[in-house]
Amino acid sequence: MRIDVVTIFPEFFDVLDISLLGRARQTGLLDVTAHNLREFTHDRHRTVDDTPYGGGAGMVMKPEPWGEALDSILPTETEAPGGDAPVVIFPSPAGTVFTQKMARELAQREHLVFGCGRYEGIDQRVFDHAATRAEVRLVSIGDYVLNGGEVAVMAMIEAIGRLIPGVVGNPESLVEESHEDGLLEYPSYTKPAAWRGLEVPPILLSGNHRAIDDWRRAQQIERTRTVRPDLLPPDLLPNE
Ligand code: 6GU
Repeated sequence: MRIDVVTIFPEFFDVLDISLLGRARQTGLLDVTAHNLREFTHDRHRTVDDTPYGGGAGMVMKPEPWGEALDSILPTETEAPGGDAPVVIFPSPAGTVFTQKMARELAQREHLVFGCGRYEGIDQRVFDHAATRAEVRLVSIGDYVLNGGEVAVMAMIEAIGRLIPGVVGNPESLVEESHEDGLLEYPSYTKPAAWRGLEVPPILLSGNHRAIDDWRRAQQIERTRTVRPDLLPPDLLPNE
């Protein structure tokens, strides 16, 4: 998978060199490039923002550097006739919420482009123009406000990257995780069987795998009911 990120802080993405995704990049499963938006300006001060039309607080990112940056990344019509068009994702608290389902979908794509906004936002025409040559999405990572899209994009790249076949060594470890089956994961224990007066639930030492599966499932449902009732499928909702 190819990922391009456009940002005024490309150094943010240096940490993608380490850990699981770092190895995926070394082995060629993942090709991530961070582009500095300021490289696409032409004035002495490398200006990327300006005051908003209509007035108001804060600054808005100018369209021209964004247009040139995306021109340099997106294939032209003749380079990519049909096929797997890139997805251009703009992190925004005004976007649709990023979920494990969206991560699974995006992990199937060949080419993702992330455009990190700062200040009060990006000139709307950048989105409108990008939509004429790619699939454009505004995506939020939750109901809170960040200063810019960089941290949100790091989170999305990690969630998507680990779903690319071969990135996570043991694919089975992807299955039994929170959100993969719509429920939160069950609690885990390892040795010793007793620690600081706290015992591992005896069922886990029973060797009865059928009973262990049932216990884990019940724990998942109970946890989800307690902390995230919004995630519970209707057939698991408590009866009135
Ligand atoms: Cl994707 N961007 C910013 N700037 N703030 C956010 C967000 C994204 N998701 C939640 N808050």
